[in-house]
Amino acid sequence: MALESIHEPADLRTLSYPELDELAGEIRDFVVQAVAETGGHLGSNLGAVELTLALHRVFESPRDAVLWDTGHQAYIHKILTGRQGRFDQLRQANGLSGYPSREESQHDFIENSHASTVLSYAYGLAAARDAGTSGDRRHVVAVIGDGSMTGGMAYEALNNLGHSQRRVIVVLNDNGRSYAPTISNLTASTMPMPTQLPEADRIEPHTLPERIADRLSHTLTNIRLNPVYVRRQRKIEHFLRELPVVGPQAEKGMEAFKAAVREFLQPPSFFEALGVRYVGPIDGHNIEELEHALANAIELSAEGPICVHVVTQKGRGYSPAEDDDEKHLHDTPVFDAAVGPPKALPSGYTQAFADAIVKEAEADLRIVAITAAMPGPTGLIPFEQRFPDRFFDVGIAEQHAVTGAAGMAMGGLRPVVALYSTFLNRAWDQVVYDVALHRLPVIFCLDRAGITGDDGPSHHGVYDMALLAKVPGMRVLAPSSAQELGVMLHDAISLANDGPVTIRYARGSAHQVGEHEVGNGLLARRIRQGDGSVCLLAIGKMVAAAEKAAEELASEGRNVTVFDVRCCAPLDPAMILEASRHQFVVTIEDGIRDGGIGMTIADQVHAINASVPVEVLGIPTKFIPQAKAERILATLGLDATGVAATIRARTDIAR
Ligand SMILES: Cc1ncc(C[n+]2csc(CCOP(=O)(O)OP(=O)(O)O)c2C)c(N)n1
Repeated sequence: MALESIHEPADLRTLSYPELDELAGEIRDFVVQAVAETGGHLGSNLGAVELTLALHRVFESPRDAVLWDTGHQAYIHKILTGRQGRFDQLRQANGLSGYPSREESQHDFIENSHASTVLSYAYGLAAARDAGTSGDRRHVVAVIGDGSMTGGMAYEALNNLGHSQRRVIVVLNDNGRSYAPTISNLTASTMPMPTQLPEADRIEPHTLPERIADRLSHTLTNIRLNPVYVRRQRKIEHFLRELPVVGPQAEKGMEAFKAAVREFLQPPSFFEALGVRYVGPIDGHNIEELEHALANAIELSAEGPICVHVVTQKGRGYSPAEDDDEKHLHDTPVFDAAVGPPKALPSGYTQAFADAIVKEAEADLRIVAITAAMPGPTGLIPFEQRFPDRFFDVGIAEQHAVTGAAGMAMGGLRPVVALYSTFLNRAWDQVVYDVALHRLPVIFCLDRAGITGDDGPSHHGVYDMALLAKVPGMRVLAPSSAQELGVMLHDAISLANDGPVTIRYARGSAHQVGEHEVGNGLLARRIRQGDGSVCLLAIGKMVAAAEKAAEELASEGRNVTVFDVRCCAPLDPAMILEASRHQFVVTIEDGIRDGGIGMTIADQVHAINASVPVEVLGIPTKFIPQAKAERILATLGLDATGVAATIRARTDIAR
């Protein structure tokens, strides 16, 4: 086993190319086994094996900074930098992080796991190196996927890198995919052929070299079929023909002109126009070729930033991943390595959303759906299949998704923007000023709201409620069951006549309830009438914990009133009034406690009756490490046991 003898990157440098190929195979087996045990990111890592080996042989980490965009593809980097023995604890509480982690290793720099940031970090690290404040750092290397290249920050940084001529090596790891195929003309390696082509021409090339050779011609085909290009070309041809005397001559120059336009729209010209040199495409599974290209890039980077375009195959070497059309096993829960995971199907609230949006869209032709490169995880695939013309994947571009939705709403459509709660943070400014200020009918459906678990601090969706509830005119709804989500989406379509609406819901299973156990519109729903001592106001997923706590307390003779808050902004005044008539009020939410909904409830209750104590339960203001979501919530006292204990402690004092 060669893998066992690799403890640090230097151990790689003595290996021959055949030995490296063998090692690559061992690494793939190791990663499949590890992810099968714990769940995690698989396809992206299987595709980056040779690239990571080459990077760690050519560069000397951590003296050279090797940076990973998003960081979900850094498992091989972790294995090669001394963390192989900890993979049985991948993504577990107190175990190995699923992303680079500064606490874990001096080889790790960025741990935010939100996409498209790496070029900005690289720019900054290069500036610090050039200022002489980074010891003996030589090179700054930024690895970015073609998916992450679709995010606005990546373009901002590229522009700045090119203009400043900072010495940075960008490695574009192009596997043609985000989760789904990447929405970009900069990638064409696995892009489906344009539907306009005859059937026979639509066959995907099979081998990697074939795909590399094909990528540029695919891009050209797309450009030629692009209606804007075609229209412009016709206009120019017409204009040239009409020119007196020089017309025919000019027309002859047309071929050269067309070639120039094509060249302009290809990846090399794109990067070079910004001032970033380009080499590629390189076969990302050929270590020798990769090393050669990286070594050249080091030399060329003396003159300024350079992009090495590497084409890889997502899921390479594990057939269940290679064959997974939806996402090449981008990520997966625990599975049996011998057979691969079952097909990923939405569940819980995601499934409820998937069903509800199709149902609403059947009835209302204005409804369109927008995703920022996550059609599967947000439950939009059934919608995409049913209404392909009303489905928009805009790339990993949350800001653009939100302002794009604003434009669609302005034009008479009723857009539903489906994002993870944590990624909406990116588009805060757009939500406030592009959508809300214009009172536009945009509906935000935020999945993975609250504590999400295994992905750690950057993936918990804890800010959405507190922030969105402060946006003038925004209605914020939180369903406590699958059925309630359906009701809320239905109501949101008409509520949006007065401006934006947000529906936010948790990851994982959803409560299933009968058709009468739901509320409506902007009203709260009383679940349990107590004896006037304690009023418990719960939001979203926390309603289940509140109900269970109330049952426990009832068995001890404490009869608590329970409300499902449902609408976090505006709060239902009837609920506030009733709460203020109790001796003690408790609120519970899985969003940030400081400045959250509970504090607003306390404020409003006190405006009616200043003497009622209000206990606000929520997420503390700190970065919460990875662990199972239920365990985190229990530790924070945000489960039935915790809520019951709080109420007992407070009411015992009062007794
Ligand atoms: C701002 C943001 N939006 C969405 C995501 C979710 N996400 C994680 S990885 C990924 C796809 C990344 O594609 P690419 O960069 O090409 O890497 P690959 O997995 O294909 O190697 C997405 C959409 C994210 N991490 N950050």
